[in-house]
Amino acid sequence: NETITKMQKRLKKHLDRERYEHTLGVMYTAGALAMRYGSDLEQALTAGLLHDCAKCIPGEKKIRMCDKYHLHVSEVELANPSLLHARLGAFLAAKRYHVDDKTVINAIACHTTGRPEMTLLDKIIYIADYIEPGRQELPNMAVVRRLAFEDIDECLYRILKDSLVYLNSRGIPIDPMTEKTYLYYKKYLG
Ligand code: DGI
Ligand code: FE
Ligand code: FE
Ligand code: FE
Repeated sequence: NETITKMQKRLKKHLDRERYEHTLGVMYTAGALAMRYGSDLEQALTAGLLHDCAKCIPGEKKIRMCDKYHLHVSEVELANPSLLHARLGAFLAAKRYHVDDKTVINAIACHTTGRPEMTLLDKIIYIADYIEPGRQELPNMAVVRRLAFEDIDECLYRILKDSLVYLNSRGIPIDPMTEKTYLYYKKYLG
């Protein structure tokens, strides 16, 4: 696919080697999940490829860029600018990579915190980000990887829950959207 190859070349210059390899892992894992669940393959590959396109921008610069482009920065994001890479990445996917598909943009925007009522593509990217083969082993990884291809909602809920446990255990401040997403899915799946 020529468009994806072009995006890949540009993206490579904006990421370090490790992040670029993670990105390719997410792209192919998202592709596999799209095949499993009958989601559009091109959308999954594009969102997977670009989901972390803003990840390697230094924190201060992330904040300056959000100010410049009028993207809202919350208190928690100001204190933890890494959180901004999702929404800033979504913006840059449109601006620098010329993605005009809102489904793809939204999946990039919510890939770190999730959101209530996630679309199939949102779930695919959120999960692919967590389970891609290069991701260092996380608790319950084997179960989560199997669940991803068995029951996408159960898998999503499991990741949301494990992530909150991890953040709380390390005393990392929870973004309100992370909490909101967890509570939303707990109601249906918990
Ligand atoms: O960008 P990746 O590392 O591939 O993955 P990601 O975008 O899912 O980001 C994961 C990181 O984000 C991880 O170090 C934990 C952090 N994170 C996720 N939810 C929250 C959070 N950090 C804070 N402060 N608050 C959250 O709610
Ligand atoms: Fe990310
Ligand atoms: Fe994630
Ligand atoms: Fe990622």
